[in-house]
Amino acid sequence: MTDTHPASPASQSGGGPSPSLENLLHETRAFPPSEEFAAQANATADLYTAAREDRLGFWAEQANTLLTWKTPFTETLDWSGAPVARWFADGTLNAAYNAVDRHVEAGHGDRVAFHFEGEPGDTRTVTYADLQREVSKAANALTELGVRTGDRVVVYMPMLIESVVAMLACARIGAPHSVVFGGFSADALRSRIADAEAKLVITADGGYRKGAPSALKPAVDAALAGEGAGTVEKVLVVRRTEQDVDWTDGRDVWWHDAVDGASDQHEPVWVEAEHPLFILYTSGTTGKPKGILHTTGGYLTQTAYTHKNVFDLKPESDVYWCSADIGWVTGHSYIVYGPLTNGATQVLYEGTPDTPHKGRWWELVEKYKVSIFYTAPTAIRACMKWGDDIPAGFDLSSLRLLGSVGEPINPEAWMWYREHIGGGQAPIVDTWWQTETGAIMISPLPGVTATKPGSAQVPLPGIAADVVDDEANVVPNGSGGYLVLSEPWPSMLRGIWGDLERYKETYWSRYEGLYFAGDGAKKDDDGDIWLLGRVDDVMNVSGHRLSTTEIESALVSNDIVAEAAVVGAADETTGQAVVAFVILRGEHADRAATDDGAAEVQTELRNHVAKEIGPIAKPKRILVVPELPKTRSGKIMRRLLRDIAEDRQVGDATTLADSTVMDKIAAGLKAPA
Ligand code: 6R9
Repeated sequence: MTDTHPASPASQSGGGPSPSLENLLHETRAFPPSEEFAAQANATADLYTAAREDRLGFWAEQANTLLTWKTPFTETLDWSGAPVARWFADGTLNAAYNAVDRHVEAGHGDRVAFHFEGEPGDTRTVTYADLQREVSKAANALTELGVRTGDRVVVYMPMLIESVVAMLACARIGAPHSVVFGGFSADALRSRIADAEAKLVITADGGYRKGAPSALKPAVDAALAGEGAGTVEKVLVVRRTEQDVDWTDGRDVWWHDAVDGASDQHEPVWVEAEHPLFILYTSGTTGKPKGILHTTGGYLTQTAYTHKNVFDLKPESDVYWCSADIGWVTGHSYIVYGPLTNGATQVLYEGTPDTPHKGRWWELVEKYKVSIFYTAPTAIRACMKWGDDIPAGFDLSSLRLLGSVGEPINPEAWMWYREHIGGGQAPIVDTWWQTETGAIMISPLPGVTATKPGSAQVPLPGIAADVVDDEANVVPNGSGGYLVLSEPWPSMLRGIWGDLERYKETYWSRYEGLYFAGDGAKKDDDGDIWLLGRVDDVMNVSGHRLSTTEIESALVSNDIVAEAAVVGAADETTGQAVVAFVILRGEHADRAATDDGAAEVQTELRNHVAKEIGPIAKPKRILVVPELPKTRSGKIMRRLLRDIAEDRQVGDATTLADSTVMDKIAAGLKAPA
């Protein structure tokens, strides 16, 4: 989630083994909360009791105390249309009003909402009163550009204040946003625009990355020239890098022209609790990304509730920093909606952790006295590799709580985070959740739970999660199985945009009445949950979900490739790394016969994947092979390829249609890059 690109130092490590199940189960350390922390913590053990006694009453109370409603709701949950839930459905509210205006009305207009730090070192301080004016102006500008309640707006931006303003302006007028990560390619952008039939795209000329301006507008131009993007009427462009941009008159509008002069008075559009707030695309097991749909009231309730209790936020005194990009769900829930709804003061940083030096993050923690920091295991492992002396060079004593998200955190990284960033004191919350769940589901409660390195541990109060076997039986402590969610929760997805069947099929068909998360998990002797990674064809690279199928189809769309199989191989830094096995087309088959030729093929195909999907999807290794291992029914046995990719003895190959294939592959393999 730290937006680590494969080209960054974070991913240039060798592929060492990640923690195995055995490893994890030998982990027995536990760190009870200090008395001082527990005494001041927002969360207490009573939350569990209250939620257990009256789950729906508990959520109704959260919704009523954490949010401001225009009209109160009378029914908490309507599950009669399962698996599509309706929470607080007859209440009305506005997400931007909850995130911004009401704090100004309560007398906190002077409170800093964001300390923005650009990668080149430029800074900007934005108070809640500033944010209210900016969001109101942008909402008026969007309306002026023809955007109406219900229209979809695509946001394709770097990490800027305007990105947050754009999302909130959409929320203010009830136009669902679809944020597309700025690292995605023109084609990925095009397919998302087409799927959502977006009316407007908000973008920037570019942003700063790794010390240089990186253009965004050309990808928008290319996307809009492609098929299916004809619904877009206007493109609103923020000037950030002052790079030259191509301009389409009548379509393209500068943000400063449209927004700066607009009125800063705007009446929010009060929407029903189930009004769509946003769509966010995520990789599934097929090539087509899923547009995960979230609505307003339940989503805001759970993001605010989790942000308050899991991060122990004290809005008057804390400085909170989540290093995610707004293009991922973590940026939506824990930069925009959760923290702002709670009136938090945040750091928003545009760039990469190692620009201009590898201590940049810690420098920012020192500068802004960050007290709560939320990042991903892949970033922690990269920092570990850069050396202990780097964080040691900064004053990190302001940090009082640390969070982790995106993938399982191995105990070594957890311990390093605790010692070298948290000063051996700060509780660590390892938070399990998904784009689909909208907000944190499984996590220790700081001040309550004794934390264990590597375990997300317990479902939050109000959440029902468990581990089941193939037949849906709850497994006993000490056993493993699949993670499921057994009761609807407020911030759950309301479906896949335009494809209700796929929603049912993907999450609700594996087990009757249970949400299937797609993660393997294990319960230890105390009943605490340890997440073990995906059980489907979804890889997790640096906390980003990538689909094997999507990368395979990108590879075979290149003329020289006949067939491709992609696996996620354990990687010391990025958790998993993309390894591709390709069969070249006849006339190109010889090209990989020499070392130089193989290197050239690799470069060509890696760049091709970057162009088709985005740099984050670039395979780390591409192995040219004569054949792929397939079952009799034609399914590629990725398990065997993973054995090769992880340099292991190849496992049981008896179900292969041709049992000699693995020998042929091994014999013909070119040395890995
Ligand atoms: C928030 C986010 C979701 C997948 C999820 C799981 C993995 C996330 C985790 C974790 C172990 C954690 N995951 N947090 N695994 N421990 N604390 O990352 O959403 O991008 O949709 O990914 O990430 O595999 O299923 P998303």
